[in-house]
Amino acid sequence: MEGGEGVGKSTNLDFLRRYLNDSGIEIVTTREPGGTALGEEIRGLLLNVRGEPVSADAELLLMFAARAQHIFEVIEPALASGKWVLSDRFTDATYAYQCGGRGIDPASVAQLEQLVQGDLRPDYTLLLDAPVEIGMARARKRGELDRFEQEALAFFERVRQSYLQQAREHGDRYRVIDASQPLAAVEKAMETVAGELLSRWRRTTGRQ
Ligand code: Z5A
Repeated sequence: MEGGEGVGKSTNLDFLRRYLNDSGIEIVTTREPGGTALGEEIRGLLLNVRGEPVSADAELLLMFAARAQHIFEVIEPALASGKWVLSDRFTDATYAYQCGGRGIDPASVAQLEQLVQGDLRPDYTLLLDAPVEIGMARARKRGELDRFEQEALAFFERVRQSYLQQAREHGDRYRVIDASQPLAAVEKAMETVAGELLSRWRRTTGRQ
């Protein structure tokens, strides 16, 4: 599940988890950065407001350090036991934030992606898309802003455009949902997508 700040990823991830569970799918939900004890510590390092500027390369490497542990401890064991993994953000967030937002060369990210993930890629990516102002207004109702949330509007606009570009480039695995709609309409769209996911899985595995 991908998208900019405050578009409703956590809210809809929970909806999707319940929908798939009710359809008999064993599912592990998780998030990045985080998902493990070590990853959550790294998340704190990344999100807490600091009294020093953080180098874009340090930020990038911390994202991948958390991801390496996440894959090792959560994702690979879950997939090996036949479960589905539904993650609130994964590597496309790195392309959006560290490349789109910070200006890092995507070729450097691709090298780290290969090193850390090998051939592991998401089968399916749901992009919740909304104008930046809408997501920011929703997220800011929560109060204190983390290190990312303190970025300017232009940063989040670049992030959004990077996500939309990725959705065009990887149209086979991306579904874009208009997250500016009322929650009930977004949930309806999620149901359609979940139905599509299930039919595809049943077709390829022959399971019911
Ligand atoms: N980051 C990165 O830079 N590189 C990477 O590789 C990775 C991450 C993996 C932490 O992520 C930061 O890490 C993130 C990018 C960076 N920084 N930013 N920005 P995060 O996922 O924890 O942070 P977030 O995007 O800020 O998450 P969030 O603010 O919790 O947003 P959300 O999960 O998308 O939204 P939500 O909590 O489900 O909903 C927000 C509020 O809106 C809530 O009150 C809902 O009830 C409400 N809501 C949701 N949907 C609707 C609709 N449709 N209508 C009205 N209200 C709604």
